[in-house]
Amino acid sequence: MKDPDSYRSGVKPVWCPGCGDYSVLSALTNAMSALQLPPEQVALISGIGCSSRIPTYVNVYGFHGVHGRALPLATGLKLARPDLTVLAAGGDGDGFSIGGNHFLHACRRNVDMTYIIMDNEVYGMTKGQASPTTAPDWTGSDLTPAGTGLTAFQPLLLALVTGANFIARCFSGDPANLAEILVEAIRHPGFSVVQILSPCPTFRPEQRQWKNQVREIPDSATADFRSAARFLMEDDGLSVGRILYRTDRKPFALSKNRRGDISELDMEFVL
Ligand SMILES: Cc1ncc(C[n+]2csc(CCOP(=O)(O)OP(=O)(O)O)c2C)c(N)n1
Ligand code: SF4
Repeated sequence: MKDPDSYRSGVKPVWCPGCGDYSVLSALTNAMSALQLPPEQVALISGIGCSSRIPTYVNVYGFHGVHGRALPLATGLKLARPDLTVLAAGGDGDGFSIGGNHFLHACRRNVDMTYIIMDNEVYGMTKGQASPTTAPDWTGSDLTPAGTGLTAFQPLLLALVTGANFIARCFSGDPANLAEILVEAIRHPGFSVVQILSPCPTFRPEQRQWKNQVREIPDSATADFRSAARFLMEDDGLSVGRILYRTDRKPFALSKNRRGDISELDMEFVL
């Protein structure tokens, strides 16, 4: 029986006090323990950012990759080694700005893996610039003293319309619920997207209020495509704690009889 601590690497996280990513780490090790995943059968892949440090702290195979490239790395690994449980993780900047194109196509490809996005609506590691999920009127960065004026990205709506199989939103302040959703996401075949509101108290101190602002997603939001789309279009982004959408669309995988020849692989994995 592997307890959650056995999934910790022993490396002490360097996140700031109060960073939401600590709870994400706890929820993830709890989820791995609940599933009794053999550590040697799990790979956790990230890009760059505070949140993307997470593979360092988990006792599974890890890859701290290039900024914005967690998903292509994870996709390649899962296709080459379908026997592994593959998890990709990172921040909103990593996933939706530089990695935005990969995000859309990962949803469309539907390879069997789980993508954990620690969304703090800011670039934490590079000291607090606005990210794609930052509200247009946020004036906390010297680079955008009048706000960005840009419409905030709606990652889950995009995940839905581009074909993700499993979509959920959670709050790092409720790690028990988060662990339950991660268990479901990892179990679910296909591309699972779990957006986690994970506060950055250093550059977004007002996010400490998220604990008073989040509300539970009503059951009706988890039904079919249309109701999930309607819910997400009307939602303010603070509804958490549930699976919003789940389908059984067949995950993409390489056919078993491939010769392993690169041109054949190219043909099979049409971009
Ligand atoms: C190609 C490239 N461009 C830019 C950077 C600089 N950079 C490092 S982390 C980061 C943003 C991280 O923000 P986010 O993904 O939201 O993660 P957080 O730090 O908030 O967890 C940027 C722009 C980089 N390392 N590589
Ligand atoms: S800068 Fe923000 S995201 Fe980065 S470790 Fe500190 S609190 Fe967490």
